[in-house]
Amino acid sequence: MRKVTNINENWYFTKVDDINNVNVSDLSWCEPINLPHTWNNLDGQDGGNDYYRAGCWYYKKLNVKKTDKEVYLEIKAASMIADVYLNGKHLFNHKGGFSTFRVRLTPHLEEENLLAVRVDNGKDNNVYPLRADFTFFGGLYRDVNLIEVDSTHFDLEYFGSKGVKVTPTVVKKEAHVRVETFVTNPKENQKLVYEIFSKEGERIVHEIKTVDENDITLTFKNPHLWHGIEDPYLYTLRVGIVDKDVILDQLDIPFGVRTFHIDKDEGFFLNGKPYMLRGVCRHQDRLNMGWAITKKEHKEDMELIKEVGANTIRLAHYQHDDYFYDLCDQYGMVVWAEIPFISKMYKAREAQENALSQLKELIIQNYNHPSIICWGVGNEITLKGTEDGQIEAFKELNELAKKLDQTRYTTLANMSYIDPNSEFNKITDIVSYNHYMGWYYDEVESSGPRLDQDRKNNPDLIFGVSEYGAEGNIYYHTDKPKQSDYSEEYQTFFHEHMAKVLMERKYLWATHIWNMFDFASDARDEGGVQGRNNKGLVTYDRKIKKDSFFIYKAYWSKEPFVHICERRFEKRHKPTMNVKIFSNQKKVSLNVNGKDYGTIKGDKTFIFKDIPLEMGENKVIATSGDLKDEVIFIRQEQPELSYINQDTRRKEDLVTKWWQD
Ligand code: GCB
Repeated sequence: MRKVTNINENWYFTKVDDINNVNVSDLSWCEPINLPHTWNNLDGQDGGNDYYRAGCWYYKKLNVKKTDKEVYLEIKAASMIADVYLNGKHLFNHKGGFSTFRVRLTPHLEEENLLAVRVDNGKDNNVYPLRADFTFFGGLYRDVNLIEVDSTHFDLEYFGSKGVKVTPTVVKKEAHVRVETFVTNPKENQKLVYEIFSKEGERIVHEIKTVDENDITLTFKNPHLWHGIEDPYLYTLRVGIVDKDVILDQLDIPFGVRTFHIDKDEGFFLNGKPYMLRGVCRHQDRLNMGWAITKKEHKEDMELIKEVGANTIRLAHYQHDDYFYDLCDQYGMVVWAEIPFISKMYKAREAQENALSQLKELIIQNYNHPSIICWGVGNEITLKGTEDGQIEAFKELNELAKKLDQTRYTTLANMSYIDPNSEFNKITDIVSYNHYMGWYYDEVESSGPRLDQDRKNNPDLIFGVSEYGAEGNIYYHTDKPKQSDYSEEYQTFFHEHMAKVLMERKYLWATHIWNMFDFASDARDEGGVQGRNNKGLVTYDRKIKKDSFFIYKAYWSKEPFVHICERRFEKRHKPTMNVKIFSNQKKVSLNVNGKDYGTIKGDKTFIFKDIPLEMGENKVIATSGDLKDEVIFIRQEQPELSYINQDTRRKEDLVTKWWQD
């Protein structure tokens, strides 16, 4: 049986990038660390675009001896280029900071073993992403494992895959589950044992085949369908390689049975039923941790996404942790998965090969996840304008995705200015647009008409909105929000408008907010914050849900709530205020300083106008049935100056266009 040992603990780290002149017999001069690790957790988030980007080394004494087993090293991500050495011998090079790769250690093992991994996040035109609005945190920032297996095992060397490919389809009322197994070193008389278990643990399929019968279809009647957040039902495929009753290798693979399609007028359908996809984009970093996060942080992110009521996630702009795709399966999120072919293309063949290899890894490693319904082959590659070679590059990526997976859509996140009839809309099966009306250009009110016009211009195009958003700094407040003031209230105003516009247009196959969480972008310096993109509905530390979070919760979530807005706009100087409440209930009542201001009926937004405030503390209570929210507002003589962005740049320069330099 395979033995997987996590080896995250007891590593040595150094920025000294010279393997020839360092003493590796005594590593006490290095920094002792545990994984996951990044060397940019602080300098990658503090602005200045000056975080450390170079080659660094990780060393580890391996507690493994020469054995008759096969031993593999599994690295779940190394950002961005990795070179693996064992006992001074170079074994492997991997380019791309987001995917799993494995290295066969067996022939190189000695009595004592020193593993060294050089990880480099320096600029390299041949490894994507080349530039983007986020920090490229360097490090071994996901799990690292040792895998010991029998000489016969499920393939561990094919693009980091599991060695088993599961393709469930529904034929009439039956599930047909095609299982392709890739066995390394198969021997005559060995058997493959296939079993399927229901979520409740009941075995519903059991078949024993020869080791050559590695492409079979298992069937069972009346499958319980995976139906998104409403019913994310998962089965488990257990597949084993058996030699005379001894299990040599065995894997448990969760899978879901579902069908989906997209209609250009009616949007997304799950299992034949209309299923409007409305949700968020997610980056994987976190305050003071960068990308070096653990299951706990992943789970917290998912819980917040669940709470807002999203049913789809665009996992931008790269392959996310395997564990997060597992969570998406379990929580029923419909997922857009993509590669970092983003913002800037380099025309060398080597660079294109890298984009292809990252796409290959993304698809092969994540093929079995029921949550994923499309592969994104790129994002805003025309950021600096259209150029020769971009279309061809996309076509080649699209063809590869189609070759590797005939069961899912391919997609692309296009710049807002791309004409609906442009060639950039004709490569992938479906497309989406990154629209920033109301932030970088135009007014938010132009969004609806623009979408309808695009549809009129190209009625057959299946399109959605892959990004839209506005900055919201939780320390800036105003009762007269304006575009580019970075106030939390402008962000709320923007999203109140956009939520409605997008909910009214069912033809959009999916819409994704930019972004669920604030994230690090070390080159940024705007809105009073260094090194950060503040378009999140939730702050970088995940501690504060901004008001805009609750407008979506009101639209999307069934969990009853009332939320008083502008609570961080605590200090008021005017004698009255409009109390704004978001709720998914039909009626909300207000009480301020013990006085009732009645009940109003409404739909998501409830405003009690001109409520008088006393000097000092004012207790504001909103209720709906048993639901209650309570906030203290303080009236003071003077306006609170800290609420206003003190940036003295000209108004038109306040919003930095990070791509212009
Ligand atoms: C975009 C990019 C995204 C940026 C975002 C922004 O279009 O795709 O990576 O972070 O705009 O906030 O500017």
